[in-house]
Amino acid sequence: MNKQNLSQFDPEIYQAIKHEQSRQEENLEMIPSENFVSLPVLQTLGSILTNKYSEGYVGKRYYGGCEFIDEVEQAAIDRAKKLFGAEHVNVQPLSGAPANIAVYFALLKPGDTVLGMDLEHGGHLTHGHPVTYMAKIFNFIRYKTNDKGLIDYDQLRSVAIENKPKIILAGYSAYSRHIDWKKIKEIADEVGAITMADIAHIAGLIAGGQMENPVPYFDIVTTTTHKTLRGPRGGMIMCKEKFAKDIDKAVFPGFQGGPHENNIAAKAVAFKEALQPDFKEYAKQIIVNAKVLETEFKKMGYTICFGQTDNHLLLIDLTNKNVSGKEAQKALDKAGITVNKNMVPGETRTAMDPSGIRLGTPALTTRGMKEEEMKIIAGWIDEAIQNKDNEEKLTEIKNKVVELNKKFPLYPELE
Ligand code: DSN
Repeated sequence: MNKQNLSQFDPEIYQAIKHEQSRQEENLEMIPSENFVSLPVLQTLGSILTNKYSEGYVGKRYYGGCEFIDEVEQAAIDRAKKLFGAEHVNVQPLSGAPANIAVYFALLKPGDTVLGMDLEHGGHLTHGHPVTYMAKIFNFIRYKTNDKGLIDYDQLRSVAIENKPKIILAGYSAYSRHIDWKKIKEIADEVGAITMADIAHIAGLIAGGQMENPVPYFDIVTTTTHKTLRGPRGGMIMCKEKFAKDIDKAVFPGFQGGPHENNIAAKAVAFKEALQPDFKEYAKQIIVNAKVLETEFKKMGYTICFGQTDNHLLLIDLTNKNVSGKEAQKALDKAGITVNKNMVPGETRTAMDPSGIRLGTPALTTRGMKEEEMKIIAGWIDEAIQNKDNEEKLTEIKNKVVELNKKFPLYPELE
C-alpha cells in the first residue's frame, strides 16, 4: 500500500485542492445550491467506509461484512425520518438527478405523463427538460408562474384536469417563493395523481423549521443533501410507506449499484447537525440575509423575479441594466463574487447567455455573515455589474472581498 501523504505522492492533485481551498476561502460563494460542510462531515467523507461494497439494504445485503455499514445506513435513515417526519427514507441515491430518475422508474411506465414546472420559471432539468433522456421516455408537460411571480395554481389545475398526469411534481431550483403544498395536493387528489416534491434547494430551510414541509402531505419527496441542508453531495428519497418497496427496488437494483457508504455516513453526520437547535438559527439567518439582499437590490433598481424572495435565493433579471447574465457572471467572477447566470420567466435570450443571474445566501451564512455584510456585498455586486469592463475597478472590489472573507475564515484547521 502507498504510505506517502497526498502532498508527497501527488503534488499535482494536492496543489489543485489547495488552490480550490484558497478560492473558496477568498471568494464570496453565492451560488445558492452551494454550501460549506463541517469538519466532521469532511472527515466522514474521507473515511475508510469508501472501501466497502454493500449492495442491498440494512439487514438484507448481498455481501458479507456489512454489520457496521448497516449501523451507519440505519442511523442516516433514522435521523432523516426525525428531521422531516418521513414514513420511509432511502439514503442511497447518489445525487438529486438519480433520485428523481429512480422515482420516475418506480412509479411510471414509458409514455406516462408528469406535470412539472417550466425550467425558465424556476423548474429543474430533471423535471423533464427536453435535453434529458427522461423526456424521451416519459411525457412531461409544464406549468408556469403568473404575472405576480407566483405559481399559477389555476393553470396548474386546468393543465392537470386536461392531461391527467400520473405524477404532479413541485419543487424548483430558481423559484424564490413559498409553495402551497396543500393546494397542489388537493389538485393531485382531484385528478388522481401521485404528488412528488423536489425540495433539493430548500431542504435545510424546511429542516430548520423556516419553510413548510411537504413530507406530511406528499407521496414522494426527493432532495439533495448538499445545498441548504449542508451535507455531502448526495441525494435522498422520502415517501409514504405504500411506495417504499417500489422506490427501494428502483434505486437498487433498478438503477444504481453499490451504495457509497462513506457518503451515506456523512449524510448521517449532517443530519445530526441539522437536528441541533443552532441549525434553526442558521436557517433563519439564511432567509434574513436573502431579504436584506432583496431590499438592497430593489433600492438600486434591480428586477427581482417572482416579486420577492421567501427563501435563500434571488433570481435577478438584468434586462433593464443592459447587461446579460453571462456578462454579469464574468464580471462578478473577476470581482471574487461567484454567482450563476440563469434564465428568467419569459426568457428572450439563450440558456448559455440568459438575461438573469441567480444568487443566494446559504454559504455566506455558514461563514457567519449577517445583515451588515449583505448590505456591503449588494453594493459590490452592483458596482461590479456597472463596471463590467473596468478591470481595475473589478480588481479593487476583489481586494475588498478578500479582506472581508479574512474575518470569516472557513477551514483554518486545514491550513
Ligand atoms: N445544479 C443545481 C443547482 O444549482 O440548482 C441543481 O441541480
